[in-house]
Amino acid sequence: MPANLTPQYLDAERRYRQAKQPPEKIRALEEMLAQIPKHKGTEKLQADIKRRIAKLKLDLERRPATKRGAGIFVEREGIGQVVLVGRPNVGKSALVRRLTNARPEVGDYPFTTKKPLSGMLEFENVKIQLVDLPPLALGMVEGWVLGIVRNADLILWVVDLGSDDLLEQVETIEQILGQAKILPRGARERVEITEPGQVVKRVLMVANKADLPGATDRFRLLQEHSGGRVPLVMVSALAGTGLDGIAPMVYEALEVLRIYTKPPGKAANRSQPVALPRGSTLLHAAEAVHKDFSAKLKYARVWGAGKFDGQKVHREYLVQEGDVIEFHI
Ligand SMILES: Nc1nc2c(ncn2[C@@H]2O[C@H](COP(=O)(O)OP(=O)(O)OP(=O)(O)O)[C@@H](O)[C@H]2O)c(=O)[nH]1
Ligand SMILES: [Mg+2]
Repeated sequence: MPANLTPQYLDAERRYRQAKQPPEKIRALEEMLAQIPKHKGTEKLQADIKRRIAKLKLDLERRPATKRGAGIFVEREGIGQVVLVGRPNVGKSALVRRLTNARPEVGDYPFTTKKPLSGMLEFENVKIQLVDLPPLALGMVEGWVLGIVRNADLILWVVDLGSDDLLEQVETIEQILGQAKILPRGARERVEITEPGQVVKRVLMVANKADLPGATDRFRLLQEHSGGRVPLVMVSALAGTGLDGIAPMVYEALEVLRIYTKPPGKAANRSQPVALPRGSTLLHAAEAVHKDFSAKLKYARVWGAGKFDGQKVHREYLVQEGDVIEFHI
């Protein structure tokens, strides 16, 4: 990495890394190009940025129009956006009713849900957004539904343990996601992108209707099919069993960590964590706490597992779950 990259450049680079959608990424890369000091030492980096912009623009052009979504999207809230995906009537809306404050309609017929509706799932001191969606069925999915799935942080894939065609259900959803270039990824798996426009999404599988006859046997079948790749949980939205297991698994699958800030000489506020992607640095943390912080940051002190109390850390320090950070600007 060449020296003397400006804070404006680093700021744009950080936005590039956090950007989820190609247009956002392109904007951030263009900003990086504008801000990069133009000299011999950065020539390679400049060329690399230009190459990335060209590739993203090409990918955008090649994306079929239906996948851009027809303007319906769900504003983000909480530390992560989690979408419920599954074929009709598996109990997605019933689960959202059970787990959040939202009250989507539950019906004993397919295609009850027509619009997205979100509610907040509480886990320890954080809130996670759950989005109820219309079902996925071959040839019957509107583009915006898959648009919302593409943009989410995590897929909660709901299957029905009461029905005999369980594995067929799984295959159909895989097929629909595949057509939308959404590649599901389990916990420790690495999934490689092989075509432009593909996105990789973490998934958790929620096997619902555990109260119905034959559910336990079908759950075992599902476990064998998944071979331990995708985390699974068996629940009943109707009977209320197994539901407590969902929030910790969702939190884990979001792959975030929590830090707490403290003013000098005072205690940290443990009820207000800042959630960051794992692998974030002190600079990312500063930026997340306050827009101006990262540019003005002089140093920080950290109380946490990886450091002795109050140790001074540098900008590239990798923040750890539970760190208490005192920023000095
Ligand atoms: N036995 C049993 N029935 C359930 C359970 N969860 C939901 N149901 C029933 O399954 C039916 C469908 O539930 P919904 O929550 O509307 O399913 P959905 O997946 O949102 O359906 P769509 O909106 O059509 O995609 C309703 O009759 C629910 O009462 C469960 O755990 N056990
Ligand atoms: Mg529904």
